Amino acid sequence: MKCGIIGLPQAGKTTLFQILTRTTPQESHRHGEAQHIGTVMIPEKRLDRLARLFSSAKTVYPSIEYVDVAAIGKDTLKETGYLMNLRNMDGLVHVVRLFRNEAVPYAKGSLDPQRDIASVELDLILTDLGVVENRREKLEKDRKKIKNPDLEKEQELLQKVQQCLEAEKPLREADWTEEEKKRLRGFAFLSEKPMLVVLNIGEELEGGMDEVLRSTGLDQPRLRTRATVVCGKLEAEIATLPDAEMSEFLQGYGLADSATQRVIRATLDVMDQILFLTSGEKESRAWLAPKGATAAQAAGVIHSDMEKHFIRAEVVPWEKLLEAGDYAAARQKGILRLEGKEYVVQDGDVLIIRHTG
Ligand SMILES: Nc1nc2c(ncn2[C@@H]2O[C@H](COP(=O)(O)OP(=O)(O)OP(=O)(O)O)[C@@H](O)[C@H]2O)c(=O)[nH]1
Ligand SMILES: [Mg+2]
Repeated sequence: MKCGIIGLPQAGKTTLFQILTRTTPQESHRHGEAQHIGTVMIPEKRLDRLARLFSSAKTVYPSIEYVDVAAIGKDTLKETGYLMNLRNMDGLVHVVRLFRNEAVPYAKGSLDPQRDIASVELDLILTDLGVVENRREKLEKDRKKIKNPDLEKEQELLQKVQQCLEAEKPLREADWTEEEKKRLRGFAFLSEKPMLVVLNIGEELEGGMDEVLRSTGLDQPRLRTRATVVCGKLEAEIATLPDAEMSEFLQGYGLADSATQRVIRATLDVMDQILFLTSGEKESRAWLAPKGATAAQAAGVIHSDMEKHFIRAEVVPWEKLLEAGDYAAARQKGILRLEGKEYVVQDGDVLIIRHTG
């Protein structure tokens, strides 16, 4: 899973990248690349508990890739390389500046998060609109030459897409049928990607996070959009501390969890991902799967052969397994259930996949 960190110049994108990857500015700039790519392990306390229960030889955490791309702007969005890069992302993380500091120039001259959010959204929308217009022009010519129901369907869809964009609504906030979604995927529209808005409030947290979200209008639920708050500079300073020192520091500031935990949780949520677990003596491991994935599809996440030769799954919620003490006890108590391939896997399920071959 790949997420692009976008935002206006000097919003705190690289700062967020440093927080997530727990690197210093020197480290993340070391390679002098135009973009920084960082793999962030998803901390999983449930997995740690299971690994301890089974004395697993190995614990494997899933990860998310965050990419710190260059600041967004009219010019950057015209560069093919930059665009291609963004199109390849599964989701976008939009860093918005809420911190005051006259020494750091404001991209648009003043502090106005709502204007900044709207401006980046509009850039994404206009980029998508350009794609639609080009495609529709070409499609018109093709439709004159050949009659093909496929072309008609595409024409219909693109008309809908254009209407949505012209109303300045990002595509992610519209309702699409499964078939439409499939067709849309081919275009890799930017405004269709799930969006996590990260409000960078600087050192001071006045009125709590809910107040910050309210002040930017992000407290209202929006389709495939989430928002969270980070104290960019502060949390970047403590990002390289050992865990224990970091939690002590956070507590001192009245923060319940680290920016990394908040951002990762929100990323998984907006990307509609759940975690399921496999655990034993050899290895305890957490896996990412799309919400609504069936047991057979979850098996496919582990190995494609397992999905092909799937027979059934034994399923137990992680805390029930912990309570029972081991699989045999869980089986005896009847809490380790047998499920078929259509079973919808729940977040925190521990699975044993039975398969042939
Ligand atoms: N006071 C304060 N300064 C911050 C905060 N977050 C970032 N900064 C500072 O703002 C400047 C820009 O931060 P970056 O993280 O480099 O911003 P960016 O979005 O990556 O900037 P570009 O890549 O140049 O577009 C740096 O000098 C940071 O130290 C914050 O929360 N509070
Ligand atoms: Mg930067």
